[in-house]
Amino acid sequence: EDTYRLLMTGAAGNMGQLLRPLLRREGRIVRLADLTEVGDLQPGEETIAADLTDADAMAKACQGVDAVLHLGGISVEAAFDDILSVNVVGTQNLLQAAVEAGVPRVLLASSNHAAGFYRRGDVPAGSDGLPGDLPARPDTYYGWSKAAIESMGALYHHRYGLDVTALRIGSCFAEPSDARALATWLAPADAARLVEAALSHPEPGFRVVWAISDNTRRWWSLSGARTLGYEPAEDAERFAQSRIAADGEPDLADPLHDLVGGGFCQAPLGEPM
Ligand code: NAI
Ligand code: 15L
Repeated sequence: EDTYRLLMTGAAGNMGQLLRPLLRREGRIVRLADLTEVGDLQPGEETIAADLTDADAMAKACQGVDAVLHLGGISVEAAFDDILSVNVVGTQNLLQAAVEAGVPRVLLASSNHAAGFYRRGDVPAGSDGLPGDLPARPDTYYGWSKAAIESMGALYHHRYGLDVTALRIGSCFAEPSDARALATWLAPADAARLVEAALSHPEPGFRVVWAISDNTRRWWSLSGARTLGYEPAEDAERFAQSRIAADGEPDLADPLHDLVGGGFCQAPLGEPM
C-alpha cells in the first residue's frame, strides 16, 4: 500500500482539533489517536483509542505508519507521578513502538517550558532571538518532562536512526489568549506549515527548534525552524490592539514577560493547573 499514514497522538485535544483540517492531503491518511476514539471522521481520517501508558496499544497504533506527530500527553503542570507516567513513560512507549514498527520519523510536541527559565537578557547580541536548542531550563515538572522527551528523542535517534524533530511550541491556540502570547503565539496555520516542513525535509536527523509564528514581538529565534524549511506567514501583532486594551501594555521587565516560561516559572510545582 502506498498511502502515506500519519499517526497523530493527542488528536482530541486543542492542537489536534486545530490541525486536523489543516493536515488533510490527497494520498495521506491521518490516524487520530487519543484516550478514546475521535468523532466526526472526515475523508482521509481514521481513529484509534490508545492510551500512551499502554505499550501494546502504542505498538498497534504505530502499525503501517510513515510518521508520527506526537501531541498526546498532559499539557500543563500536574502531579509528578502523572507527568512521569503519561509524558515520559508514554513517550518512551511511543518511541519504542515506532522503532519496532519501522516508522522512520517522529515529531515531538515539546514546549517553551522545557526552557522556561531563560530570559530576554540571554538573547545573543546580533541574533534573531534566543536559540531553539539551548540546554533545558525547565520551569515545572511539566517542562522537565518535555526536556526529558527531547533527550529521549536524541537517544532513539543516535541508537536507532529514528529521525526526531522536537518542537518547542510557544502558545498554539486559535488566537493569542493574553499579552504574553503576542510574543509566543504559534498560529495554527503556521503549526501546520512547520509540521509539513518537518515531515518533508529529506534529512531532519535530530533537532530541537522553536515553534512560533513570525510575531513582531517575538524574542525566540526562527532560524532553527527555518533551516527545516519552515516559512511562517502569521504575526500575532494583528491582535495587539485588542489584547492590550484587555491586558494593558506588557511590562517587559515583569517576570511574566521577561522569562520564557512566563507564569509557569512561579506556579507551584506539582499542583495541577
Ligand atoms: P491538550 O491538553 O488540549 O491535548 C492533549 C491530548 O492528549 C488530550 O486530547 C488528551 O486526551 C490526550 N492525552 C492525555 N493523556 C493521554 C494518555 N494517557 N494517552 C493518550 N492520550 C492522552 O493539549 P494541546 O494544547 O493540544 O497540546 C498538544 C501538545 O503540545 C501537548 O503535548 C502539549 O504539552 C504541547 N504544547 C502545547 C502548547 C500549546 O500552546 N497548545 C504549547 C507547548 C506545548
Ligand atoms: C504549554 O506548554 C501549554 O501546553 C499551553 O497550554 C500554554 O500554556 C503554552 O505552553 C504557553 O506557554 O503559552
